[in-house]
Amino acid sequence: ALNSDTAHQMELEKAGLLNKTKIAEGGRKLRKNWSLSWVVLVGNSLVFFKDPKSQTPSNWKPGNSRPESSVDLRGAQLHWANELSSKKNVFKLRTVTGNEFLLQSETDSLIKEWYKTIQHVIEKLDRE
Ligand code: I3P
Repeated sequence: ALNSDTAHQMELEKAGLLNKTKIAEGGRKLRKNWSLSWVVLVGNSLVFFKDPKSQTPSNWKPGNSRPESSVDLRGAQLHWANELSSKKNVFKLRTVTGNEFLLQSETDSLIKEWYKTIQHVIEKLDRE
C-alpha cells in the first residue's frame, strides 16, 4: 500500500502548455529552438511532452504517453531571465547536471503560477 509520502510523491501538481527551449546541456551552450510543450509537474520532476494536442489536462495520466524529456528538480535553480530572450515572461531552470531550460508564456498570471509552484518544489527538496 502507498503511504501518504509516496502518494504525495506521485501527485500530479500542475500541467499545462508553455513555450520551452533548452539552452544548455551539461553546461555546454545550445542553439535556442523554442517550441510549445506540454509540461507536467509530478513529484520531484518536470516532465515535457511533445504533441500538446493529445495532452489535455483531463486526459493526462502518468504513463499514457512517452515524455520527450524529464528534469529532476532536486538541487535545481530557478531565476526570472527576461534578459535572455526577446520574449516576455521568461524564466530559466538549471539542473544540477548543468542542463538549462527557458520556459515562457504570454500569460503573466500563468507563468507566475508555474514559477511559484516549481520554486515551492525546489525549496521542499532543499529541506529534505
Ligand atoms: C533565434 C530565434 C529565437 C531567438 C534567438 C535567435 O534565431 O529567433 O527565437 O530567441 O535569439 O537567435 P534562429 O531561429 O536563427 O536560431 P528569443 O525568441 O528568446 O529572443 P538570441 O540568439 O538572442 O537568444
